[in-house]
Amino acid sequence: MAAVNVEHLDSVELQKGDALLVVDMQNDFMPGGALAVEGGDTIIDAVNALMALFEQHNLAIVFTQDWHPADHDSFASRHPGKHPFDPFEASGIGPVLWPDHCVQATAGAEFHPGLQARFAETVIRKGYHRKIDSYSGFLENDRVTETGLDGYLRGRGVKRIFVCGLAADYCVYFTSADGADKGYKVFYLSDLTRPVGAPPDGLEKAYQSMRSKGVQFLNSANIRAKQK
Ligand code: VGL
Ligand code: ZN
Repeated sequence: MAAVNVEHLDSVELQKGDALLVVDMQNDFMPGGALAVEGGDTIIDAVNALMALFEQHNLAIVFTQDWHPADHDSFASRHPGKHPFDPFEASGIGPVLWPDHCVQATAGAEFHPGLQARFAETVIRKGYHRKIDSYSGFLENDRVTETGLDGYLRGRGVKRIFVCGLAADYCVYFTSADGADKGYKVFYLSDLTRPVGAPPDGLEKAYQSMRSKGVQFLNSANIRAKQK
């Protein structure tokens, strides 16, 4: 469900060098979680089905996992007088503050139990430096510290990435944009993501930014397996 009207590809055929990135499908981003994304759980079955397809074709499947220390600077609780979703800009933090979420080794940081996490061949954790957030799976919010995802994908011979998960306007967006900057062909799976929605125009801006970087938009139903 693209909340923003943007042109989508008709179809894409899977090929060698493709990888599926499943971003932050963790309990805290699901309804009832600490930083709940509306409808975040509605994409789980389709993500599972897509992972099965990638696995069947021997293509890489990589998860990211938001993984914050309990005193992370992105948490409003660390800033006296501030509340979750208040605007806040500091180097590596912002544009808003968050409720405490995805604290390392807590239930909220675990993958949703309905997600078939066995499909992940590796998990890239991010956001573990107390003073720097990391929306992107590739680069922390200081925009220079690497998570290791790029090295991993290169090592696996990946050329094209299909990005899904949570949230559409943060981690899925930044991962897609950085992937394009790093030279991958990027497909943003519009139906397999949902936005946080703060600030309200964030998703719209995200689409514009991604489009300018050459990210392409695709619905998962239009991913075709190679004909044999
Ligand atoms: C995310 C806000 C804070 C995300 C992570 O996964 O999109 N958003 N931390
Ligand atoms: Zn986070």
